[in-house]
Amino acid sequence: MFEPDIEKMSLSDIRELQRERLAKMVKYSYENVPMYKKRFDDAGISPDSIKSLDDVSKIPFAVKDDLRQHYPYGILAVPLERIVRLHASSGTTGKPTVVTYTQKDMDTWNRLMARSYAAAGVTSGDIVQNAYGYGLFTGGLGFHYGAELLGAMVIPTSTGNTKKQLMMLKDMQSTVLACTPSYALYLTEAAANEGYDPLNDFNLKVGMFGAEPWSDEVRKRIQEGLGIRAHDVFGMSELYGPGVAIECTEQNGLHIWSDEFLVETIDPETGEVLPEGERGELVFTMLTREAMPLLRYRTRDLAVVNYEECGCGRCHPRIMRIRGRSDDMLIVGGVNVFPSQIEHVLMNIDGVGDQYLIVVDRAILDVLQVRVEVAPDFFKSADYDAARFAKLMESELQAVLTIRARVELMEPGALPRSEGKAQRVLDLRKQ
Ligand code: DLL
Repeated sequence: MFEPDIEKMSLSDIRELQRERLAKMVKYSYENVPMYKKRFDDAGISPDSIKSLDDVSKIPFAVKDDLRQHYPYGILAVPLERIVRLHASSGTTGKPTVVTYTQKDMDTWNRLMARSYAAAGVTSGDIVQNAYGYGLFTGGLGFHYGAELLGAMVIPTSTGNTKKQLMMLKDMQSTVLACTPSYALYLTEAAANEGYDPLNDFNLKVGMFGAEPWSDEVRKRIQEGLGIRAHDVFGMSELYGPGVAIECTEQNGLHIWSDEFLVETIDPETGEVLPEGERGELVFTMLTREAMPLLRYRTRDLAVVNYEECGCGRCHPRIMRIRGRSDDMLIVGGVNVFPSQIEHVLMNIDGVGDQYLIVVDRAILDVLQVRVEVAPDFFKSADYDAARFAKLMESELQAVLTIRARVELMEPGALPRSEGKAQRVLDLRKQ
């Protein structure tokens, strides 16, 4: 453990620390950020109204749009001179969401990242090949400084240049790979195409994968392909970046670093707080953020939080895998479809390749089409019968989705590969 005193805290001690920090943070935000003062005043509450952890539900939600409306510098609680770093998330439309950090925020974020590496079994003796994008995206620099703080060696390859990534994996004998799970899948495939045998040529032990949803089936493919233990890492720019939650070596849920984050699960429709163990939208309150405090920030990410002690000895509650975002949900002919459901079905069928693309279009009615690559070995084999294979997939998809999806089989290599977050959905109705 990187910070055993904090990591081993009992749930009741964590809650007591959260309660103290929450009260301070609410007061700090009220006094330093006009937006919070106005919201509290409008809601008829004062910082003194927030005494227990349950009182947090009295605070109005904050949403991404609040940050956009406070573009460019966000909801600053400190003078600009005290900001030492700025990141921005890649908004698909309009202005990006900008996030800022004081030196203390940077120190906290780096500690959370160092803790996350250590929880995944990474040590100061490891060599981390960091293929997350360096730049405005928080992935690159977040994984970089966390590894250095742990004392590991970092190779800052950043995204892309796949041939060089493979060469470095072999020549430098990197032991840890940090990148999106979709890029890890692509590296596995590219290694085979370039004549590498990852199990013999590489020395990888641990993967630190996040920034996008991925299924257990994809985990299995990466673990087997690269011979590693693949850990899920969750984070978002508004909450420092990566390192909010990490899967420990038990690989059974992602520990939310709860000395820094208070999590709630809400019904995304009504905003009501759900009882423990129910699936809903995650809402985070940052407990010590200095530059840009976020109280009850709605993430749109859907998950279940588990409050039981973990086999690793940590009591920091666990996200039982992010299954998708409420705004990822497609409504096709009136039926709700989550891309993660489609991935789950496809990746469980033998002979399906690693890449797929969901296309939704509207003729007179909505049409759901899934373009799926066939696995290279199966594609070449005598058993491959395209019509039969597509039918099998269509019937398995229909059983889960309850609506018809048309499957279009693609040759291996036909779909675009991603270096960062994968684009798995093309909704032509929006164009
Ligand atoms: O993706 C930060 C990050 C970098 C996390 C590297 C992990 C590794 P954003 O670009 O702001 O920040 O995107 C945040 O990505 O709200 C989720 O929808 C999604 N996401 C992040 N991690 C996971 C994960 C970074 N492990 C948004 N599983 C979040 C599923 C994830 N979705």
